[in-house]
Amino acid sequence: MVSAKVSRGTAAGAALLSLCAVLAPAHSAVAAPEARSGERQGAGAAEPTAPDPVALRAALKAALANGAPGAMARIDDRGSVLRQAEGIGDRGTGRAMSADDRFRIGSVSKTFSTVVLLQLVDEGRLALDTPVNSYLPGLVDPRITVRHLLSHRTGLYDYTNDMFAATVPGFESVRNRVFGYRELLDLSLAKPPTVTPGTTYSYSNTNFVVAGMLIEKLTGTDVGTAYQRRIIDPLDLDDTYYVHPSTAVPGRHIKGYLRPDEAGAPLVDSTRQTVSWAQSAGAVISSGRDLNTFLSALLRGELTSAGSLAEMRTWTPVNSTQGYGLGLRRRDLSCGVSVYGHTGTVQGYYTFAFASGDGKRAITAVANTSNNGTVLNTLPRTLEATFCAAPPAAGAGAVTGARAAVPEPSERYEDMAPGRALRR
Ligand code: REX
Repeated sequence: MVSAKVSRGTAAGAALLSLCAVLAPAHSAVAAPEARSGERQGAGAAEPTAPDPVALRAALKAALANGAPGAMARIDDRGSVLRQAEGIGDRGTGRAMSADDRFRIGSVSKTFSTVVLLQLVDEGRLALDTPVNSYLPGLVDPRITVRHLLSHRTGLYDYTNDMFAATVPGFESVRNRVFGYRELLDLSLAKPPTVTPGTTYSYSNTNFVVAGMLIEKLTGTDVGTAYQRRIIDPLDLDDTYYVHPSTAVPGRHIKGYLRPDEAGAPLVDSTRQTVSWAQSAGAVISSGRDLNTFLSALLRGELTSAGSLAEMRTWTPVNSTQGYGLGLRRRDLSCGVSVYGHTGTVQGYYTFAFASGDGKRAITAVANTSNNGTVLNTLPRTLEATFCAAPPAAGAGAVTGARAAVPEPSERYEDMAPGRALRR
């Protein structure tokens, strides 16, 4: 087992070469389970090549060039570790970005919530195709099932569309607020449904607010305790916290800088907040090490039964290169490899956390800004650099072709509602 640490500004040529040699053996890709009828199955069959540290660093630098104070990535591959960090993690002190520091993971929290619920399925306490109202009487449209929640097919309106229509005023109005789940749900129910339950993908934080309500109802504890007992403690995730409604990120952490809507306005330090507007949809704090450990364990089948993992990996189409399973995203990369994980956006932090289908290689990448679609669009390049580096013999043309893949329009804005999408 070899561990290579590659950090800011090191002359890392030799270390990188030896790391590449360590990472080079091909993965045996795990075939994804059958998709539901009419749903596109991920490519998934191609084998990842060795990561390309040069392309990875270029992706991080691109995030900085587009306005992020800093960016970092950590790749874990069967005991080998590659860390890269560029720029600033704390503008107040001038401290450099670090791939070891904690940060707000946003919607990667949805995968945590899903794992808890699927463990409850495994224990026979919850059924995916049962209406939510069987567990929480009268709560939502009676046609909405647990599976619809976790695959974003309920039609429950995303209340954050309105909450953050004006980015900084919206954020400041909730920065110190403490919401009850019911309050957040009521914001959603005040609006008409977006789709008929069970039909198409329509991303909404509301779905995972209801997931949090289910966790609390079925476990008799708050979601933080459920995460702790079922995921954080068993996996020894020492950097992972759910501190809601406290506002501080514990220990060494990356500070988050929210970009205002007004061109040229200074970034807002958005690190301290309750994240009460998201809770079970997005309030977990973690690190690259812990997210890689978590996703690897999940995909290796260490957190749920094989049947539940197969349910998580049954895809509703998002677009031609992405699917949403249960609390899990699939992204099909330019080289035919599919990766599995989640993206996250909370004010000041963009996160990408994805692993190969067999869980053997995982990457977490973070940029410490948000409300900046151009920075967001640099992060898919970290996945390409991690799983799709062209083999040395392929020649420069092939390398350029693989890395120059332009995201399709629907991918540029991830799941931002049209009113929130940034086009600059
Ligand atoms: C809220 C607004 C973004 C952020 C949001 N975050 O819905 C959830 C999440 C928890 O992580 N979703 C991502 C704000 C997309 C996911 O599931 O992958 N934007 C910002 C605005 C826009 O205020 N006016 O960019 O920080």
